[in-house]
Amino acid sequence: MTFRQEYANASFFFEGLTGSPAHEELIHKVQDFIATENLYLAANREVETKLQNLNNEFHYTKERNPIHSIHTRIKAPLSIIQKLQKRGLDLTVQSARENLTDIAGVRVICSYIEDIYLVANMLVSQDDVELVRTSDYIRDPKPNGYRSLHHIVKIPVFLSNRKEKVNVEIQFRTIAMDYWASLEHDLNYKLSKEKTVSIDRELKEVAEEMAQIDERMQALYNVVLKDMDTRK
Ligand code: 0O2
Repeated sequence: MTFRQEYANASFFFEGLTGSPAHEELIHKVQDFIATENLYLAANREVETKLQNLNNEFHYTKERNPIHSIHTRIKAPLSIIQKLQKRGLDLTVQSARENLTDIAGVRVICSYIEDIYLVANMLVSQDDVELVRTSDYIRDPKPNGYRSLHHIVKIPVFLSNRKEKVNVEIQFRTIAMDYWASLEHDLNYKLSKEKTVSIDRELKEVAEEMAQIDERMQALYNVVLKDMDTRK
């Protein structure tokens, strides 16, 4: 199912349309949604381009790539609805725009921990990037072992007649952190609620082992970087 089809099935899309559908109102809601989707797609593209430019600069000037891969996503309509419901907020496109900071999301996978902070700091130093909030789950992992650096930034999107500042959630992780988070999400999704408790401790231990591996890989990489420096 495409995002648009999924959205069309979502209840808040039709919220307020009782009885026989008022077509004009429906058309406005569709237009509102499409404009919103476009805005967040544009914001993701802008962040992705900035990150690619930084990575390319490193490739050409320092012969290395701090970024392993970049993934973008627009939050699924049902997740948007669930988040609004959980917070007791209006189920409308406008409410989602005003209250949710993670409709646009960019995941940046780095090979090494230090590159996470290097890339994240270079990005938020750019004068059109406004840092709204940071959650550093690498320095302070979540109780279940989840690690990542989250930045919420505001980025200007230039439209035909105006500029809009759009929130984007950027998650910076190492390959190891991403491996853990993907599998943890998958395991918890597949397992019934009562049974997740039984694997929680094991998952946390795995997260800690992965964190140690990240540190060891960083130490090895530092040796390589030093060697590259001496050869210059
Ligand atoms: P999805 O589908 O990835 O978007 P905030 O967004 O800051 O207002 P929230 O949602 O508590 O509030 O933020 P938090 O805890 O920083 O987490 C945001 C996102 O981080 C989540 O998005 C996940 O992508 C990821 N995340 C956080 N904790 C975990 C975890 O324990 N395991 C895994 N695998 N991922 C995690 P969503 O909204 O859950 O979903």
